[in-house]
Amino acid sequence: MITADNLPETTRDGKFDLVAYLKAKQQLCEAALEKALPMQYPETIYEAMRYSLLAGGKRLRPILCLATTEMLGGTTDMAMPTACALEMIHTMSLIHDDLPAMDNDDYRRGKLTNHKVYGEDIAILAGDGLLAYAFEYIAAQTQNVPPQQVLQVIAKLGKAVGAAGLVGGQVVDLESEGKSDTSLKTLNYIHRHKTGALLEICVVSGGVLAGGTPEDLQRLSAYAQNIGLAFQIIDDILDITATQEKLGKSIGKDQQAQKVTYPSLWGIEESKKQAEQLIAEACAQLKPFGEKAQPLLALGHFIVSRDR
Ligand code: GRG
Repeated sequence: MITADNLPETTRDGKFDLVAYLKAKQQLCEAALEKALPMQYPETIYEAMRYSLLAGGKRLRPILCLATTEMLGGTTDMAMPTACALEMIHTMSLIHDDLPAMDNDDYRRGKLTNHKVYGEDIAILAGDGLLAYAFEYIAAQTQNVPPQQVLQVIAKLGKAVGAAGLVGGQVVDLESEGKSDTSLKTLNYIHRHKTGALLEICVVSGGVLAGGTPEDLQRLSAYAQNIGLAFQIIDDILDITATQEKLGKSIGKDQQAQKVTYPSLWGIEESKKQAEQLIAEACAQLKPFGEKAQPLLALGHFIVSRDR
């Protein structure tokens, strides 16, 4: 079993090996998530929460948090409770997003969606349970980090998921459905909030836990905002070009819901160019961190080259 102390070599021929890095970090996250949420009474709700939380996924959000803490000299152990909490919140947002009242999806991460298995009532509660537990988990489980920094992570995370972040982005997204005149400004608002805000707090929380300076945090925010938007542009492209098997969820949903997307505004090629440009800008922010930034640089490039 891979643990924080026996991570496999992530450099080969002096070059950073992202595939090995992702595999190692994914395994660490899977084990930590499994441990974070054991089965207990009332089993129905814990089973539903575990069903979606342990259904795989790229685990990009916790990995961004761990990579950032480590870049600034912190340890995996310091960041793991927050990393797990970020994945809990991401998962709850997917459960609620898939509900009939929102995107009404049947598949997620290659499995039936939570409400398809447990019903809408339990799916809503599974999302609520994960959201509340995420905050409890950071507060109760974080060790070897000054309390003031833990408090800062909790406050920033609350802002990122609420009406000033994910919730706000989702509301504007719902209001824009079927409106073919949605502007680029509105589209950017939706995605900076619905997708970008969580990716930003993943990186920034990693920085806060490691005791980053205000300048570090500013650079990390800028990096994360750029990768966040690039991530969404690629997500829009994959909704057109990928297969359901590869993505593990229904495709062509944006067109079905008559949503304006980046490829619908710019076309696929230009959208790819814009995403690459955003990643270049993101990576430029990491220059002062030198060699230590390799994982975050590689994760940026992974975001634009991914096929799922
Ligand atoms: C957060 C309180 C609270 C409520 C949720 C439903 C909602 C409000 C917001 C929607 C957020 C959402 C689903 C944004 C889309 C983000 C996105 C592109 C998800 C896909 O992420 P991947 O590709 O998925 O990283 P995996 O499965 O790999 O983790």
